[in-house]
Amino acid sequence: MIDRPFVFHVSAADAILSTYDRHIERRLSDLNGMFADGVAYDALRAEGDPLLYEVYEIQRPELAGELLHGLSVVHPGLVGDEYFMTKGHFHSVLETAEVYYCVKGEGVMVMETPEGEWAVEPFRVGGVLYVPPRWAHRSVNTGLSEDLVTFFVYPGNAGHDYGTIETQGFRKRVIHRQGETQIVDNPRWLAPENR
Ligand code: S6P
Ligand code: ZN
Repeated sequence: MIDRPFVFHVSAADAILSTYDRHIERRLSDLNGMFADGVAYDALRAEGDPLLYEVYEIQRPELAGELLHGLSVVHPGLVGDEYFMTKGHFHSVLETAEVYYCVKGEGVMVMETPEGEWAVEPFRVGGVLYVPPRWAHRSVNTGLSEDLVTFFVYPGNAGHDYGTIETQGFRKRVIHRQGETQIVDNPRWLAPENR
């Protein structure tokens, strides 16, 4: 662990950090049950287990005064008509925010609060997205031929709560239909008062 100021570089061309401590890979099987089209999921699984996204993290102590940061790379592709995406999560400490800077590609961030308020905001190269405290977030790559690469920063004590999203998903899904990107309702989603 470096306890002096340090510098590193983000290469947009290679979608890689000049230095990192941890490399996480998430494959299709890690998102079992998260895509709407089960038949398309099974067909893709029968062919193999494609890599959906990767995270490169720089290790820091998980303390409130620290900032965890790294690079997220969501690969292009579809499961049925649904774009490749991250699992998505709330922060365990709900009152913690996150900033994303889009380095490469195009996509959207799907977000929602525990009360069911939702938002979908674009990722474009050079764009900065602020995810306020309390908003769950999922990155979606809507560019069908290019990686979506974002640099993220969030408080060291935030933690990750995947449970709600694993159970019923986000309120909105992002799909590729008739040559365009559409935001549609997720039929499995239940309003908070009905859970
Ligand atoms: C962490 C931050 C990102 C995600 C990454 C993968 O708070 O939001 O580093 O971890 O984009 O997404 P997920 O939902 O699998 O953690
Ligand atoms: Zn997060």
